[in-house]
Amino acid sequence: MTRFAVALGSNQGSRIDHMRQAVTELRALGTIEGISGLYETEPVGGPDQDPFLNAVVLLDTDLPPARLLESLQRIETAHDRVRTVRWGPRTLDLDIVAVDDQPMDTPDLQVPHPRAAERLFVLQPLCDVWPEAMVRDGLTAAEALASVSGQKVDLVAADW
Ligand code: A4P
Ligand code: MG
Repeated sequence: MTRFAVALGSNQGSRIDHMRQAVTELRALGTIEGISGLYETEPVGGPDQDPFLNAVVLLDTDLPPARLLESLQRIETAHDRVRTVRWGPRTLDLDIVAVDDQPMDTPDLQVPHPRAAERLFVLQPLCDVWPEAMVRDGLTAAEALASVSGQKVDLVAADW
């Protein structure tokens, strides 16, 4: 069994419905061991776009990482996710941000997520559920959180 932190993001359509539905769909992939608070966050990178809802779910699963990624992409597609511009608006983004196993570095999958350590919209919810998660070689989510500032991240709901 491997523990993965899956980051959820939505800034298109009915954001809260996409987020809640995604949690339900993640339950089919393993055991959910934690759900962070729900945050409204200022967009980082990409074109001018609407604010995001972001959260992190802890998922314990026997799925190999490549299968998990495929399952996450299938869920995104079912939410009418259309890929146009990089970092552009999306109904639902599901990224694997951390793992309790060896780091992974293949063309299709890098874990820890290469940009997790500098993004408050990932670190804040990740610290709700797994502050000791490694977000970079030798750096925990809690340590990274302490060094990132200047991004607007507001707690919308602890339970959702
Ligand atoms: N990929 C590699 N590693 C991973 C991983 N750990 N998890 C590959 C998921 N996917 C991974 O992703 C492109 C490719 O990354 C996939 O085919 C997969 O093989 P994508 O979801 O198609 O595209 P993307 O999400 O636009 O690309 P990217 O570069 O992952 O975007 P980011 O860095 O995740 O940024 N601002 C706020 N406030 N909140 C957000 O949620 N999100 C982004 C997206 C930008 N700004 C944001 C937010
Ligand atoms: Mg993504």
